[in-house]
Amino acid sequence: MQKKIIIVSNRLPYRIERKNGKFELLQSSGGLVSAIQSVSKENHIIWVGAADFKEDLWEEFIKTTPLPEINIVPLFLNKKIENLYYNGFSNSIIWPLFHYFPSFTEYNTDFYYAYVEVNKIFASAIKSIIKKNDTVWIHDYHLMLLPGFLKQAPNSINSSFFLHIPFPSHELIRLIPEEWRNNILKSLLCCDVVGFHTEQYVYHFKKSLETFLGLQYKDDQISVDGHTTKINDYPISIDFEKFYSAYDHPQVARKRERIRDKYSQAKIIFSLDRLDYSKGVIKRLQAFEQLLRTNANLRGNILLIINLIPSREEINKYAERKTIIEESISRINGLYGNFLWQPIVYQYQHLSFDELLACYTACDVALVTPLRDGMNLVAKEFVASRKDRQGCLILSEFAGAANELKSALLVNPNDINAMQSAILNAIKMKPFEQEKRMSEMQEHLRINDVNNWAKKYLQDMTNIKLQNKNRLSHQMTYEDKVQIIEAYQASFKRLLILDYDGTLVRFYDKPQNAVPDNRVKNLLVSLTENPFNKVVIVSGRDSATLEHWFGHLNIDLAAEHGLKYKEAGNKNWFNLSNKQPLWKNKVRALAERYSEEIVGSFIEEKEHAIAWHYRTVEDTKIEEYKTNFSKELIWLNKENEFDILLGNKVLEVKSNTENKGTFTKNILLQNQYDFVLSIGDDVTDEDMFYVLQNNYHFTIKVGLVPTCAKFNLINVNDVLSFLEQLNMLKNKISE
Ligand code: GDG
Repeated sequence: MQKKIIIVSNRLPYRIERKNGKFELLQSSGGLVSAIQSVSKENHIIWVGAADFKEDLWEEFIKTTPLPEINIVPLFLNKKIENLYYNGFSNSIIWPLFHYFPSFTEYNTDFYYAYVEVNKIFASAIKSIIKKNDTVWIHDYHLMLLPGFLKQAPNSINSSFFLHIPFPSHELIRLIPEEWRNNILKSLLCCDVVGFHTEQYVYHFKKSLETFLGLQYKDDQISVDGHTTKINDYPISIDFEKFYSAYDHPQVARKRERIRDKYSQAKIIFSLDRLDYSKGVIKRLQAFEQLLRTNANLRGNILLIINLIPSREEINKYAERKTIIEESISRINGLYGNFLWQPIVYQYQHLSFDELLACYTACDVALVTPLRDGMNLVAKEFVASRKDRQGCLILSEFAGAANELKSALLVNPNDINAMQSAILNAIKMKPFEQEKRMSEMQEHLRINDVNNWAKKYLQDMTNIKLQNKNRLSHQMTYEDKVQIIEAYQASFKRLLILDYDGTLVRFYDKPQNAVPDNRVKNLLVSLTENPFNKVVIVSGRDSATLEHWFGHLNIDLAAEHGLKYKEAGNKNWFNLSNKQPLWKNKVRALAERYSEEIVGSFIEEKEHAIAWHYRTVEDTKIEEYKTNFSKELIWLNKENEFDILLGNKVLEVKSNTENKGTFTKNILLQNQYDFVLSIGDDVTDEDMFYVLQNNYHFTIKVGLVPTCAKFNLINVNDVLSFLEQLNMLKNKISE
């Protein structure tokens, strides 16, 4: 069955035109459109976005015209709100800040409210069309609050998000007012997958999560309240074959020859950008001017074609830029040009695909030097279109594409001398060297094309969606109990791994009061009397306490989340971690500060861990204190020496060499068990559940919360009753 994917972007990539009384829906070209087209054969696509056409035109259109292959849902936004959301929050705060232009931002509260409102409008539009099992894929910085609104009840929806622009250093994210910033970050964590173009953007995003939300990630995943988000880089690409084969299109070839004939004496440098301050056009002009000034021999023999595309003209910064660029071009042409030759050919217009390809393939050099750019598809398109393997790409090291197109001449676009040298190198480069570099880059792009990009992203979305779905709570039913009971009765070698606090005993204000009562003791004794059973208590507690309470029983004990272990009947405890925790002094000092300042909180120190308990703290700001403490710990943990566990009213720091998962793996290696039951209530128990995935493994989470355990029981009493029920059973063989 075809999967339904709802693509969401600020604008729909369609416009309606009326020709000879008939309507036509015309699709704009662009990276995202090609990507979506590439997956539209196997998936049913619906595209949601703001319309570029009027509502009455749309009404008329749908009455008279068959719907296009890709279904579209246009949103008609109120012009005033749309202006505050688009020109305001999106393009006067997020765009400049994310492209490292903090001084161009304008932190206006009305912008933020409009952004919230429009993101909510998108959310309700999606909620009104979505069906079970549909996938929602949101695109770009205009819609960063949307995942959070989709996740809200009723009809909570998981989505995924891709950012097309850079994600900057957390020091820039810090500049956004705290409430806005945190709402954006928290919203993105409602996604199954958050994707960026490069590893650096991923790094910056994770750093922001650490710094502002006090959250720690494991590799490329982060789990919050039982929901996992994958954070990864997916460098967007182009339809390689489309650009490569266009070289031979007769119209392209004709136009290419025309350009070459016209400027036959000159080396042609081509550049194409949307008119935007992030594109570095002024610096580029300065470098070109310096080249002409210092190399008189090039005058008359070199030409820069600059094509700019109109953009965001309503925003002052853009209009100003246009004036500066045009004045600069006139000045350079006036200074160095003559009747026969102008050094710069300037166009302020949209080129047809054939014209664009003619420029890409006629030029000697493509000059792509943005000051910052998420990816930059122009660079990739230029390379792909050079079927002749000639031409040279000069590329800014601050474009995402620089991570992949390593055979380009990479430059710092702020360094005018370096850009001048790169242009000189490029125009002098020998054909065989051009061919070598082009071939290397084409090889990369041929494999890493836009189809692969979309496929990889969608694959990850499906996997994480499944992982999250499996994590929902599943309260144990009568049938589930029967299934476990039958498996128990049919088995001969059983392993029962039980957490202690919150699983076998309820929580107490003071941890030392959670002494096992007679019911628990009798149950454990009785379970171990059955020769088919091996019982292990695996707890975050220290070894002395476990020894004191259970040392005399015939059960194995694992303390400090599996860092220390003692087998039943054995006197000695084994340290499973050889490492002496060097981090303890600095963590202790910090924990002491918090326990002194926050009345009711206290420290518990173990051999490999320090726990800060706050279960009796009444201060309403406790969540804020916990986040601050966690942030400070992350800061201390630069060398990745320890794990920070946000447990049940406890924040625990422990050595990261072992956890309950690694402990469980080890104990499974010791014997061939045919029945394993594991029960726990805490986040630390999830590691154990994760390891136990076979059909004879039964994992139970205490509490109705999302988990990767197979079942949930409501409370300690349910656990004890269930274990008592198992214990009463006779083994089938002994009957
Ligand atoms: C974002 C990010 C990221 C441009 N002028 C003409 C024309 N174009 C086409 C190019 C290319 C696209 O527009 C521009 O590519 P960018 O990479 O600059 O993309 P944007 O859509 O502006 O921006 C950017 C991208 O998203 C993808 O994630 O790379 O970093 O800012 O495809 O060919 N096409 C035609 N005539 C033109 O005059 N036919």
